[in-house]
Amino acid sequence: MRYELHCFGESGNAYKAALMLALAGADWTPVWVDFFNGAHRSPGYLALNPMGEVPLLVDGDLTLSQSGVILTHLAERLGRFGGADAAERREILRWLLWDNHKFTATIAFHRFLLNFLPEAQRQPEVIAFHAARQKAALKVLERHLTGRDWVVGAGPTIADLSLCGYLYYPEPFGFERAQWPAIDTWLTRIAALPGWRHPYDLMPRGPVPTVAT
Ligand SMILES: N[C@@H](CCC(=O)N[C@@H](CS)C(=O)NCC(=O)O)C(=O)O
Repeated sequence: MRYELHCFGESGNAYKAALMLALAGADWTPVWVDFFNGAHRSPGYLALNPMGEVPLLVDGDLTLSQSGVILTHLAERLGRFGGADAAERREILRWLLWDNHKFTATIAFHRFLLNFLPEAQRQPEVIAFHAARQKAALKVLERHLTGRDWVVGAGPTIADLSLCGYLYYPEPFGFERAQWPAIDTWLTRIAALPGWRHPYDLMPRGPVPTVAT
C-alpha cells in the first residue's frame, strides 16, 4: 500500500483525508485508531504524532498530521483538487484555516458533546455555546456558497473536502441540511463526484462507549 491513514470512522477530520484518497483513486489503507479507548494518547501513537490527534498519514518516510497539511500534501502528490493557480491556492489556504479554526472546530466539538460524551458530563450551557457558534459558522458558509458551485474556483478543491468533513454524519448535532439550501446542494454536488463514499463506508469503526439514543 502506498498511503496509510490512521483514522476512525467517527472522525470527520480523518474523513477529509480519506475522501481525498478515495476521490483521487489513490492506493491507501486505513489503520484504525481506537480513539474512544484513548489510543491516540498511547506512547506508541504519540511517538508518531506528539499532538495526539487523528488523522495521521504515512507516505513512505513521511508521517504527517493536521488534515489541512495532509490534504495539501496529497493535492501536490496526486495532482488533484489543489487549485488552478497561485491565487486559488491562497484562497484554499484561507478556507482551510477558517475551517480548522471556526467551522470544523465548532461542529466537531458540538457533535462530540451531544453524541459521544457520557450523558452525566454534558453541560447544557456548554452545548448551547457551541450550538450558537455552529450556527454562525454555517451562516458564513451558506452565504459564500450562495450562487457558487464550489468553495474556491470553478471546480472541487481540498477546501470543499475539508469543509464537508462533518456534514454527512447521521448523528444529530443541530445541522439540518434542508435549513441550509446552498450547503445542501453543495453536499449533493460533492457526493456526486466519482469515487465519493460516506465516512462510515470509508473508514473502520469500533465499539463506541457512549452513543446518545
Ligand atoms: N486540526 C486537526 C484536528 C484534529 C482533531 O482534533 N482530531 C480529533 C479526532 S476527530 C482528535 O484527535 N482529538 C484528540 C484530542 O483533541 O485530544 C486536524 O484537522 O487534523
